[in-house]
This record gives sequence, C-alpha cells and structure tokens, in this order.
Amino acid sequence: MPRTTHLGACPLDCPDTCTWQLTVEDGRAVGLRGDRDHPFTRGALCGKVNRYLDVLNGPDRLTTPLVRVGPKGVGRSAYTAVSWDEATDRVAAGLRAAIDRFGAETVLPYYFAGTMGHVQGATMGPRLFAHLGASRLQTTICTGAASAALGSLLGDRVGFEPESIVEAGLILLWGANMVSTNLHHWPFVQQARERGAYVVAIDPLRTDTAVRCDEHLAPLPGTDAALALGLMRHLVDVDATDEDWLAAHTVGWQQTAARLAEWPVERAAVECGLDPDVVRRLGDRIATTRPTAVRIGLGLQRHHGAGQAIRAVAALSLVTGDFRYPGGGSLCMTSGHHPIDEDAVAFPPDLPTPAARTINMSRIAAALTGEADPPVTALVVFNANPAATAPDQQRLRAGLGRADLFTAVLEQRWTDTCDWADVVLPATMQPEHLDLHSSYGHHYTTLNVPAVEAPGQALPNAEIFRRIAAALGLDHPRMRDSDTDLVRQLLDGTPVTLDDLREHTYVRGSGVPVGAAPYADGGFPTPDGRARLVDPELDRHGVDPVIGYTPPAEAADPVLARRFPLVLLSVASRYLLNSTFAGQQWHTARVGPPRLHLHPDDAAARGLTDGEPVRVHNDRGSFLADVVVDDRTRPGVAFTHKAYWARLSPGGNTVNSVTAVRDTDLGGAPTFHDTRVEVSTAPARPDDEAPEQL
Ligand SMILES: Nc1nc2c(c(=O)[nH]1)N[C@H]1C(S)=C(S)[C@@H](COP(=O)(O)OP(=O)(O)OC[C@H]3O[C@@H](n4cnc5c(=O)[nH]c(N)nc54)[C@H](O)[C@@H]3O)O[C@H]1N2
Ligand SMILES: Nc1nc2c(c(=O)[nH]1)N[C@H]1C(S)=C(S)[C@@H](COP(=O)(O)OP(=O)(O)OC[C@H]3O[C@@H](n4cnc5c(=O)[nH]c(N)nc54)[C@H](O)[C@@H]3O)O[C@H]1N2
Ligand SMILES: [Mo]
Repeated sequence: MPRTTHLGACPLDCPDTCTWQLTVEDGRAVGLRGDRDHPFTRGALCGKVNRYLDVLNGPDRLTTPLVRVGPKGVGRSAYTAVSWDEATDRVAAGLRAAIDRFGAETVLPYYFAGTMGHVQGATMGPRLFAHLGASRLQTTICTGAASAALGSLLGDRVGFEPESIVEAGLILLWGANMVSTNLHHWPFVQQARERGAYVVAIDPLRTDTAVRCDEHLAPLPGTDAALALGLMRHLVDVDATDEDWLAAHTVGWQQTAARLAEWPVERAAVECGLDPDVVRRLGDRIATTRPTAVRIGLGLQRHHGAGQAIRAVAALSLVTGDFRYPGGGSLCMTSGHHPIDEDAVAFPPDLPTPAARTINMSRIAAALTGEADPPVTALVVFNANPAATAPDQQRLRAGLGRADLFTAVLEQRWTDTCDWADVVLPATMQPEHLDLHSSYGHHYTTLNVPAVEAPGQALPNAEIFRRIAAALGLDHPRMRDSDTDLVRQLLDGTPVTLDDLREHTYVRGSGVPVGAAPYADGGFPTPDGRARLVDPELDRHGVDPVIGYTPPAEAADPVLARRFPLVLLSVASRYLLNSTFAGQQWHTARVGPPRLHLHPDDAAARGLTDGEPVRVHNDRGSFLADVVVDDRTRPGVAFTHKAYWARLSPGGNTVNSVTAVRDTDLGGAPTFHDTRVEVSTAPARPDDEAPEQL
C-alpha cells in the first residue's frame, strides 16, 4: 500500500502550535508524530495529541447534518439526519425568522479557538455574520484581560523572544504551568537551568511545573499585582532600577515610583499571604540577576484584578531594564509578533458590514437570559463548546433551552452544546482541511494542507459558511472566497508567502531573529515606541492609569468567605485540552473523574477523607467531585480541572456551574479562578447519576 507523509500543524488552543507529521496509508491517517526538524517544537508531540487520531478515525465523528425532532437538552436521540441543502435551508430560515422579528442584531455567532487556524477559525464565519449585520462577538474568554493589559503597557501582545530564554540567569514562571500547558517551551527553561539559571514558580498551586523549579512561591489567588508592586518597591529600595533605560523607553516612571512608595514589601507580603523575607529574597535575586525572564501564564488573569496584575508583573521587566538583554524581559503571548491580520480578512473593506452591537462571549449566560436587548434569538456556535466551558452553567442552560432561541452548532463530534441545537452541522478536522496558523507561544507561521478525505459529509467551517451565505441569498463575491483565497488574503502584506509555506510548511513569520532582544532599544508597538507605565486611556475603563492593585472579587470578600470558605481554581489538565478530548477514553482514563484537591487542614475541618465524593457548591450551582487530600494547595484554596463534559460528569454539571459571569477590571474577561465555594459530603450516587461509561 502506498504510504505518504504530510507535514501539518496541530490546530489546538495551545501556545506551542506544533508542526506534525501525518502518515497516510491507503487514504487513512495511520500515524502522527512531531516534526523533529522544527526549531521550537522539536519532535515530540504532547501525550494528548499523540492520540489525536483516536478522535479523527474514531466512531464519534459527525458525518451528516442533523436536525432536532425532539425536545432541547435531551441529546443525540432527539435528532435526525438530513441533506446539506435541507440543513442550510433550515439554518437560513431560522436566521431569517429571527431577523424579521428583532432585526439582524438578534443573531449572535459564538466561536473561539477550537481550531487556532485562521481559515477555519475566525475569518469566514465572522465575515458572514458581520455582512448580515449580526451582533459582533467580543472574544474575551481566554486572554481578554491579558490582551487589554499588554496592549496598554507594551502596545500589543509582545515580549522577549521565547527561544532566547536559554540566556536568562533568573526565570520567573508566573502563573504558568508550563509542563502542562506550554510543554515545548519547557526544554528551553531546562537548558537555561543547566547553564546556571535559577527558576522560580509563582503559583498558588504546587503544580507539576512548580515541583521541578528551584523555588516555589504560593501567593493567595488574585494577589499578583500586590506581589509585583512589593518586588518593584524592593528594587527601588536597593537601588536596582535601570533609570537610563526607563527614561529612554517608558512613560510614567515617576508616577509609578510614587505609587511604589505605598507598597513596602511588608504590605505586599500580607496581601499575598507570603513571608516578607521570601519576597525580599526574591527581590534581591531580581535586583542582582541580569537577564531575568518573566514568563507570564494566563492563570493569574482569570481573577477580577487581572488587568492590573498583568500590567504590574510585566512592568517588573521594564523597571529592571531587562529587555536590554537576550533572555530578559517579560513574555505572556507572542501573538503581537505575528504579521497576519485576521480581522482585516474577516471584515474586508469592500464588504458592506452594517454597524452592530458587540456582545461579550464571557457573558453568554447573561446575554441569553435577559441581558441583551433586543434579545439574542439566533445563535450559531462553532469552534467552541460553551455548554461545558462558559461560566454560570445553570443560567446558560436556561438560556440555551429557551423555546424562542434558534441554535445551529458546527461540530466534529457530539458535545454538550450540541444537546441544545436545532441544527448540527458536521465539520472536518485538521488533516481534512486547509489552514494557516500563527502561534501565541512562538514566532513561526505554519501551513496545514489536507491529507485525508473527511468522513461522510463533513465539511470545513469556511465551506459551511459559504453554503449558509448562499442559502441566505448573500451573493457578494467575498462570500464566495475559497479557502486558498483566504490563505492568500491572510498572507497579504506579510513577509510570508504561500509558496514558501508550501515548500517549508513553517517559516519564521515575525522577522525577529532567534535569540534576539527585540526591545533592547525600546521600539515597543505603541505610537511613540515607549512602554506605558501610566496610561491615561485606562480612565475610560474605570481602571487606575497608574499601575496598582485591584483585589480579587470573591477571593477577597470576607462576607462571602463565611459562607463559602474555599477559593476554587479550575486549571488546565495535562491530559485534556479544554473540553476537546473530554469524551476520549485514553484521555479521561488519565485525567480521571472530576476531583477536588483540598489541603489536609480543610479536609480535616470537614471530616473529609481521600476519595470521598463531595458536592462543591455556591449560590450559582454545584458539581460533584471526588476529594483528593494533598498539600498541593494552601489552606483555604482548592482546585479542580477545567473542561470536563457535563454529560460525562456525575450529576451532569461541571465546575462552570459554580463560576460567575463577572468581568475582569480590564478587557471584559471572565474570572474563572476567582470563585468561592463550600463542599459537603455528597449523598451516595444513585445508579442513574453515574457518569456514562466511557
Ligand atoms: N494540557 C493542556 N494544555 C493547555 C490547555 C489545557 O486545557 N490543557 N489549555 C490551553 C489554553 S486554552 C490556555 S488559555 C492555556 C492556559 O494555560 P495557563 O496559562 O497555564 O493557564 P491556567 O491553567 O488557567 O493557569 C496556569 C497556572 O496559573 C495558576 N494560577 C491561578 N490563579 C493564579 C493567581 O492568582 N496567581 C498566580 N500566580 N497563578 C495563578 C494556576 O494554578 C495554574 O497552575 O493553556 C493551553 N494549553
Ligand atoms: N472553569 C473554567 N472554565 C474555563 C477555563 C478555566 O480556566 N476554568 N478556561 C477557559 C479558556 S482559557 C478557554 S480558551 C475556553 C475554551 O473553551 P472552548 O472555546 O469552548 O474550547 P473547547 O472546549 O476545546 O471546545 C472547542 C470545540 O471546537 C471543536 N472544533 C475544533 N476544531 C473545529 C473545527 O475545525 N470546526 C468546528 N466546527 N469545530 C471545531 C472541538 O471539537 C471542540 O468541541 O474555556 C474556558 N473555560
Ligand atoms: Mo484559553
């Protein structure tokens, strides 16, 4: 049998965007491994993606359009197969009926990064809905706060060149569980360590990453801005600020220094629940180690004070002047280094797009239950599974279950969200379609070309949107652009060419050389090239223009703490990727059932023992989990993993039953980790509540 290999890109929502090698035999994908030659991802895929073909070739793929013939919320048995023409007519009729009643803004597309590909991601779908005049989606759910904060401070989501981290003498992994969520950057950290670097994890949890570091500081959740302010104050006290660099390349240092006068180390340490000596010692290390690299994760920005936290932590590297050196400075995301402008392709200037309101995706539960006026009465979901991943699950389900809501879902497999759809449309997976990727963790642009046929009638998202446009009678030529047209448009005006990508699969898209210090002489992507320690624009958002500390909302609420004494983090699991693998046997066998990790003191206070089933609850809802008693958290802090599927969870709810619809101080992002709960012994589970067998 002929065996061929094809290079492509891992499409998942992860900073690493691996280049992979797919082996195809007889038209079937039979092998998948990392591309050994790739300078950043260097061969090995992660464990979860090593099993990607289980999903691709698995029995759960959606292969035909389906329409609902039974009640909402029941599951797949309420659906029957139809032809593509029937399905797209049904979608067009659903959208038209809603628009006739309430106007086009009643339609809302809901999408995120199920695929990070620009073609099947956020181009053709948003383009279609913008042309229709539908509500625009504010895509805040993941990095909204960090993006806004970095935009304010540095002009964009930019930072030190990731591969340069090998040069660092001190590395702070701040709210970043690299071993789980940024695996391919970790070997560079290890290399730095072999060369003598000291590595510190700053995370309320003793994660798999923290145990591998030289030191671990466990601040109280949501208090990072206070810690960063205390450390900066210490740098002032020991005369370790880089005044020349600050004067040349930042604005607002004097006002920032005045703010630091309010933040002696002792005050910061109390706020963070840390020993002042520990903070001072870290301050001394930062003061005396050049270059220091601060790798900022996204966990610390899932709290109410997220915007100020990201500003403060990233500002630390400005105060030390660390951007002067390769391996110095801060890095949260590399997105701003990539030249591809997705929005320019989603909303091309020659396509009419009526003005429309914006709806924040993180508030979807509220938007569907009264917050939106005119109401949302038509919802089209793609590349996302909000019924499992969005906050305030009970309220969201009430919204999704509304009889007057028309919902279409584009999916590869049946998910929790499909349960609420009127029409489910089968979508292709990465080896079956064309796509183009940048990355939020490195500087390479990657092409993915189709290598196998899609099962049944599954189609790429972009093609589904072209068909929906046609069914709606939208015949503007931009609604007929092919996937290749979209790739060309995405590359337009960038130094990357399709020919280059066809030849090499990946190219370094950013123009920043490997190992460089891109901001050694300033030149940040702000209008004047200076970083903005003070940003008067923030006033408009109700945020202090000077960097300061916004306490967490629930975690710092003493009244709420009496009823709900535990702060609950719901963090990424090593074996899941959001809810993408939550229905896969290999993955769920490793991550296990939903668990609640409790400090021994908190377990003892409640008489709970290891393995005991509990109900985790607050005023919004509850979910069931098994207790794990360990010392990976501090007293008063509990954790579980995000992104189980509700219908495979005992009791049918996930952790998002207890998370809130609440915006961060900046960027309108959600506050998943800023959640208070109590736990109680769960009644023995009746058989009908046992999770579906996997
Ligand atoms: N294996 C795997 N990889 C993934 C994902 C996955 O689900 N599984 N998800 C992907 C996605 S969508 C994203 S956005 C990224 C997310 O990747 P990360 O940035 O790693 O995000 P989180 O898991 O939310 O949080 C990271 C760490 O921040 C810590 N943290 C929580 N609150 C605080 C705080 O207040 N202060 C500090 N200092 N730390 C805090 C958490 O304990 C956690 O260890 O990873 C991507 N990669
Ligand atoms: N409690 C809690 N909740 C969280 C978080 C947390 O830390 N705690 N983290 C949040 C974060 S960081 C994120 S990014 C969100 C992620 O939440 P979601 O954006 O909902 O991500 P997934 O759950 O992975 O769902 C993506 C879906 O897209 C589908 N998909 C993939 N590729 C394609 C394609 O080409 N076409 C179509 N039609 N479908 C495709 C997959 O099958 C999958 O079902 O979750 C958030 N939810
Ligand atoms: Mo995310």
